[in-house]
Amino acid sequence: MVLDNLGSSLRGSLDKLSGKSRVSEDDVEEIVKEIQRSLLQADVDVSLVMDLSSSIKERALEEEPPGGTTARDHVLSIVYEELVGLVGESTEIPLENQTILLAGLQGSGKTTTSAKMAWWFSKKGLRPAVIQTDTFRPGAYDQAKEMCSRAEVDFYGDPDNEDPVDIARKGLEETADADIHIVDTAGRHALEDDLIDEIEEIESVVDPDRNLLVLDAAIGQGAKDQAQQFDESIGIDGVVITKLDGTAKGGGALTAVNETDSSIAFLGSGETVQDVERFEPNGFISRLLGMGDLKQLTERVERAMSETEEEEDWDPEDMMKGSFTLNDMRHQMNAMNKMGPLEQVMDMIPGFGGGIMDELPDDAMDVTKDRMRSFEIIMDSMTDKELENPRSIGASQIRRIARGSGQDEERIRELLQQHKMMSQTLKQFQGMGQGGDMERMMKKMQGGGGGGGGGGMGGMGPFG
Ligand SMILES: Nc1nc2c(ncn2[C@@H]2O[C@H](COP(=O)(O)OP(=O)(O)OP(=O)(O)O)[C@@H](O)[C@H]2O)c(=O)[nH]1
Ligand SMILES: [Mg+2]
Repeated sequence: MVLDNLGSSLRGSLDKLSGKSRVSEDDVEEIVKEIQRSLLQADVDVSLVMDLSSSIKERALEEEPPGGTTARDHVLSIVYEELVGLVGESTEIPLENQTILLAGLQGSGKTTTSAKMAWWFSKKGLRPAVIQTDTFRPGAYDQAKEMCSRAEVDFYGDPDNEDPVDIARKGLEETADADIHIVDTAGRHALEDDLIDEIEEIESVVDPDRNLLVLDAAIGQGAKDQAQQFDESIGIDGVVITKLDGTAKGGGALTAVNETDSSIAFLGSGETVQDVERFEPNGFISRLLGMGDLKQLTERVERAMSETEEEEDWDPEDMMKGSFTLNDMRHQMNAMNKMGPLEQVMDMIPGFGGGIMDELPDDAMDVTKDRMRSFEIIMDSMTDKELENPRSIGASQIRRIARGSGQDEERIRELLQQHKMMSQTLKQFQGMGQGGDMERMMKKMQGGGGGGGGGGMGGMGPFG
């Protein structure tokens, strides 16, 4: 993803500052070079890179580090602040009734994003509806309808109507009960006059509260012109950057945002409706720098936990108090599945982010998923008594469960082993008092992961 290798290369240079209380001009020079290299590789505009690096250089050499701050933390906090400044504030999206129009070139991810955003709003307790006005691409109606049903949100479209403006008008009427209206529009391979006319007409009928431009992270330098043209025709309030899960670099999109004075609203990182997050500059940059994004992670964990609690009538507090059973383990696995792709979750954990995942073989994550799936199947073949009291499972039970589930006995032993490990880990957390306090759990995990800022970084959140 964007600036992917910035974190690791920068950490290398920063580590050389360990133990020093002052930075030399050479130190700063080296760090700035690393940053320049990463930003340019990621397609960020040259003049932007130059501006950024000169202000990092200036500040690192001239500013007095706050008392007790090491040189490493001082430079790190400057780099962090300057990068946060580069990506800017997040587009304001109030959690209240509104209409949002999505614009963008063909294939940028508008339709996917409309369903993702609708899903996101529904998780915030609002009722969203997606209105599909694309009459240009065959299959657009089915695609949007299908995604919206997966997101479990209202949808309006009409495959027999060839007039997008009319569809938009009727769509708003038909979905009047919804709080949030998200209007998806057609894309073209380039910004042609007829597309501009069409979107301007839809704009005037829909009268949106915000227009969001959807940009593919792979867009490169072309993003700037596109953003400017859309801005001139309908006005752009914010940008959604999609496909950040791919190899794309995203720097072009960042440049576009910076130069058109707009901001980033959402990030898309996958093909399913859950692969969306609200853009938060602090968390985003800490993640890039390999410092993890505790806030996002905590939010995801909490959301997944509460969904699992609701659906399965399971209270994690009980687990934190009593003994950890196989049933608890199953609930936890379900909650994990809800948090989204393991890869993304790992990326947010301090110490795991910034490239560590890249060093694992490609299929390592799939193996984990397969394992979880076979654990599920095994647990289905266990009796309630066994699930509540795993210690009652001996060799003969293992044989029976293996026959019943069609899994190897080895797998079942693996499952029991895993359960034992989780149970021991949990005991450590139980010692910390009140259960379910994710933030404290995370702090403890971070402590184990090493790294992170020191005293001078207080108040920056992600550095804890
Ligand atoms: N990996 C990945 N794929 C994405 C993401 N967003 C969209 N896609 C894929 O990109 C392709 C195009 O996405 P659409 O949502 O159809 O794009 P669109 O802008 O609506 O396209 P048109 O309607 O033809 O202009 C689809 O195959 C999506 O599955 C993302 O964040 N990650
Ligand atoms: Mg589309």
